[in-house]
Formats: sequence, structure tokens, C-alpha cells
Amino acid sequence: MINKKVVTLNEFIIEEQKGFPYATGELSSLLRDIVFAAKLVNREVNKAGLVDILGTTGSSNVHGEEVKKLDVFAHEQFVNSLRTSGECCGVASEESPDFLSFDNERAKNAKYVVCIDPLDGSSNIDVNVSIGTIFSILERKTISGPCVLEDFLQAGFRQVAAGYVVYGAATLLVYTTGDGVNGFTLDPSIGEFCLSHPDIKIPEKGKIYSINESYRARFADSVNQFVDYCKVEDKASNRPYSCRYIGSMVADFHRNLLKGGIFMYPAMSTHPNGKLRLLYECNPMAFIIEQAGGLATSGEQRIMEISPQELHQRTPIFIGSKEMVYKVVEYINQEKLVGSVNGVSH
Ligand code: P6P
Repeated sequence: MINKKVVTLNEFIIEEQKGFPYATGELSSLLRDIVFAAKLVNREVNKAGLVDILGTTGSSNVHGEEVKKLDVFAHEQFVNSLRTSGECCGVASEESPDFLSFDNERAKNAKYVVCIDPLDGSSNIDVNVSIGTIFSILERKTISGPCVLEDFLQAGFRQVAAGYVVYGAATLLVYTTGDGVNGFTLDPSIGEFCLSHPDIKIPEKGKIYSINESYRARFADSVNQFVDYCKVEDKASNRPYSCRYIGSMVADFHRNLLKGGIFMYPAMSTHPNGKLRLLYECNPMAFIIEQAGGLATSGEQRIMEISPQELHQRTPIFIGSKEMVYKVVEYINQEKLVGSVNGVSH
């Protein structure tokens, strides 16, 4: 019996690069550098229960959130790998108040900048729930020399690549360079990511909605009306849907991407721009979901058309299956006509 050929990530990147006749290999090389760091993070995440790497560093990050040791480790691995890549002139990381500009000879004139959430969902580290890395690659706007803030503050449609790694029961890398979405599973026995989910497409309709309903009193009426719509008993439209919320965006997003569904982190009366960050959480996930046939909106506009004003800017997000995003936007638009009781206007 002929065994199906296993396609490694490296082979896939080489093949994909052939499809871009003017490709110089810089983006491919940058992707490899990100993947190398992800393998190092994966090794520590898998050991987290065994070595004294759990618990907090006692410090907190720029957002006042408790920083876990693994967050710091992950941030360091990606920054070190990107600094020496030669293809990246700077990084904006959730773990760093300001962007980092690489001034070594190879890096300072490099073509790309990277926005990254090194370890998303870190509050789940200690309870062995899936966590993840999310990254976004942009071509710098300045020509050469140390990168500047405007190199990072670019709308999501300018991304050249985006991806995430989910460190779960298996470790998966899912990414796009604008020509579809592909998933790779890490085979620890050979240390290689192997193509396991070619050409991922999100089902147009889904049965899963993901939202932290404990904040109901803070949501706009339109959001609560959509959530109530999801709960109605109606066989014809496959309702009630199922509520699935892990509290780790990468894990919730990945499940919805494969099965169909909608993930929502809306604006709240206490957080008018929601919680999730535009540059290194929402934009990369929006690029992936659109490439997989889904939609991503802030409720006001397409996520990838938001013009960033600051590095750690937040945005409300509704992302997933086309039909489900259309439905929640329908409620949001209706509310604009009648106003909202909870004082959260869209
Ligand atoms: P809440 C994790 O801290 C995170 O940034 C995302 O991964 C996750 O979707 C969200 O926050 C969970 O936030 O307010 O529901 O605990």
C-alpha cells in the first residue's frame, strides 16, 4: 500500500513560494523564524506542569494584567528569533509597552514588521486549557533604518501574512499569506509541522456561539437580542445553538473555524472598545477568517478596514461564519434606529 506523502511546513512554504514568481524568499524565511520560536514555546508549554515555570512573575504587563512566567518566556523566544531573522526590523508585542526596533546590521533595513500576542489566553496556563500565539506580518511603510510607529499602525487589509499556533491536545499552526488558509499539526517525533488541514473553509452557517455571557448587563441590547435569538427552540433553523466559550481566543476561534460558529467580544458599558487588541489579535484573525470564507466586524465596520491610532488599541469583534455575523449585524443596525437602553451605542 502506498502511504500518503506527508507534506512538511517547509515543503509547503517552498511550494507556495513558487506560486509567487517575484517572491524573494524573505517572507518564507520570516515564517520559518516564527515557527522556530513557536516550537521552543511549545516545548515549555508542554512541560509547564513539570517545571517551576507556572505561576506569576509578580509583575504585570502594560495592561495591568498579571504576567505569567510563560508569557515572558514566549515573548522572549519570538523577539530573539525575529531579532536575528534578518527579515524583520521590529516587533509590536502584547508583552511590551512600546514596539521594539531591531538595530543590528541585518535587521534595521529588513522589509517586514511583526505584531504578536506571544501567549494568548495565559490565564488558562495553570489549568491546562489550550492557549496560543497570534501573529501578523506587515511590510514596513518606511524604506530603511530603524522602524517607526507608523510601520505598525497599518489597517489589517495591508497584512501580508497572519497566523496562530494553538498549544492544545495537539499543537497546530494555522496561517494565510492571502492565498487561502492551511493548518499544520506538529509531529513531536520528528519536530516538524505537517500539513493536516489543507485549504480550510469555515461553514457559512454554524451552530456555535462564543461570548462571555456573564457580562450581559454591560452589552448593548442588540448583542443580547442576538444571544437570545441563538437560544430559541426552532428546529427549522437548527436552534438552539450551542454556547462554547473557553476564555482563550485562539482555542475558541480555532474550533469555530473548523466547525462553524461566531466568536464575540463586544463593546461593553465598562469597556467601550471591548477587550481584544486590534493589531495582534483581531487583525490577524480577521485576515484568516476572510481567507476561509467568513467575516469579521467591529459592529461598525470590517475589522481589516479600521485605521489604527495606537499600538495596543482595542476593538469590539464579531468574527466567524458569514450567516451568523450577518445576523448579529442585523440586530446592531436595527438598534441604531431605536437606540440602546444599556447606553452602549455601536
Ligand atoms: P474574558 C484571554 O485573556 C483573552 O485575551 C482572550 O484570549 C479571551 O478570548 C478573552 O481574553 C477572555 O476574556 O473577559 O471573557 O475573561
